[in-house]
This record gives sequence, C-alpha cells and structure tokens, in this order.
Amino acid sequence: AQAPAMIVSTWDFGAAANQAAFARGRAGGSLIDMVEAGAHVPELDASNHSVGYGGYPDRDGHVTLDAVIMDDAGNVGAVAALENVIHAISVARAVMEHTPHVLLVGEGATRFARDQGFPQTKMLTPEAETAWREWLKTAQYRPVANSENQVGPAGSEPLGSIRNHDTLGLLARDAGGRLAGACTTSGMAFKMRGRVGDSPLAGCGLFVERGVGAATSSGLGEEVVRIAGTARVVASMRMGLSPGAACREAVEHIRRLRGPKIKEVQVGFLALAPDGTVGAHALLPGFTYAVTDAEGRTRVYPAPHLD
Ligand code: SD4
Repeated sequence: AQAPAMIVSTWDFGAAANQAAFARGRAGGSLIDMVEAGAHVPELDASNHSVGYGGYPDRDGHVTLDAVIMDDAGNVGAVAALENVIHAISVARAVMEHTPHVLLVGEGATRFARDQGFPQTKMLTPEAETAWREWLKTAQYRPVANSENQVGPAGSEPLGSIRNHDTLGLLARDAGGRLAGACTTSGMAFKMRGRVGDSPLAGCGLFVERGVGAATSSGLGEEVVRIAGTARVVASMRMGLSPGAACREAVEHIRRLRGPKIKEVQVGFLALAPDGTVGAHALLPGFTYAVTDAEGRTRVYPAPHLD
C-alpha cells in the first residue's frame, strides 16, 4: 500500500483519530480502512459526548448515531439515527459494501447492523444520562455558539457549545492523490427524536470527488444542509478555489443567507485537495483541525473565522 500522504480531521480530538488512521495506512490499509480506523477512536471514547459511545442522547433519552463514509470514486454508505451500535462508521461501510443503497435510517439501520453481526451495546453511559436528566429540568432546545469561552461543567453548557457539538470529520489522501473521508456523530445533544443532521448526508457532512477534493463539516447541521455545504465547497474547488478559499466562501454564503438568524451559530468546514493542500474556515472562533503529514507528525491549527 502507498504511504498515507495526508490526514486531516475536525477539532483537536481529531489528532488521535488521525494517528489511528495513519497507523492503519502504515499497516497496509486502504484509504477507506484508514478513515474508518480514524473514526473508531472518538466512537469508542466515552468522554466524547458528541460521537459514538457516551454520546448525549436525543431528548427522549435514546443515543442515535449518524455516519457516512465515502471514497473519490462515488462509493458511499451512510446510516442515520442508528441505535445500539458503537461503530456507526463501520455500519455505514457495510451499507456501502453489502447493500445496493447509500443510506439506511432508524429501525432499518439498527436491524441491518444487528443482522451484520455488529455487537449490540447499551449506548447511554451514566455520565451522559446524568447530563440528559439535568437538561430535562429546563429542556430548552437552544443551539448557540460553539466557541472557546463557552466550555462549562459537563451538561451545564448551552446546546451548541463545545462539548455537545463535536463531530469527527476525517479526510485522507494517499501518495497518489486519491481521497476518502468519514464523518461520525451522535448529532446535536437532546435533539428531537428522529432528527438527522448534516453529518450522514453526502454533500452536506462529507463530500469527496476524484481529482478535485474532499470536504467535511462540523457545527449546526441544519445550516450546512441548507446550502449542501460540502458539495458546495468541492464545487468551488472544481472551479479553481483553494481549499481554504472554498471553505470561506461556504461560510460567507451561510452568513449572507441567514444573517441575524444565525448570530451565535457555529459552522466550520475543512477541505483537502488532491495535491495535499489543506484549508478550513468557520463562522465563529473556536473551530480547530488536526493535520497529520506523511511522516505521521500531527499538529492542531485554529481555523480562520468570519469577522
Ligand atoms: C449535527 N453537525 O448533527 C452535527 C453536530 C456537530 O460538531 O457537529 N458537530 O448537526
């Protein structure tokens, strides 16, 4: 297998995911193997309350997962509102590889995972349950900004703040410039039952196109879906914009479209070109991304933001 030339992912916790992806590539894994291995890291981490095991539940107390995996040849698989399985990204991969479909949701996704032999797990951890019960006391659905100054004790922060808002989006490029990506999340904390965000939707939470680029998003999914965010970022790259300029154009478009309605809302995009160029841009301060180079060195960068 070729050396993994570049791995990038959303947020500082993406650094550990990148390293797992890098190790998988070193061991001979394909790009899809790599992005899957990266996604497994936060999925298994009970202290990450916005991905996989330990994720905050919907407002009825069910942990429901959204994930998508995609390569640059149009192969894509996804699950939404998946329950009882830790590794949503692997179920998404199974949808891609073992069904004629690209997206399974809810009960169908959950049954498919069981039929495929995925271990069944009680996903609501005591810590996440405590945060949910705390939230139930006021039960305000109030998605607000995701910026550094809003981190409080677990469960105390408003919706949309850093702890309940961190989806992993991971993009990888091999030495030949081929691309793949994965995106995995438990979605917005205490969301309505049945709510699906941007993350599992190709063209919203993730998009990959051979010879053009790969992009992923994090933040308030509704705002990303409204503009088909990552499809837009990749389309801009197709027209010649750099990854960073393409991400900036997408957040500027959200700002133009939504104006005062999204004053405190965070959205961030991260993109990777076939030549290894990386760029990111967010609406607000606080969005970070992790970059791992061909030697396995990882660094975390703050993304530029509007204003
Ligand atoms: C969602 N985009 O479900 C996800 C949540 C999240 O970082 O990103 N956050 O809307």
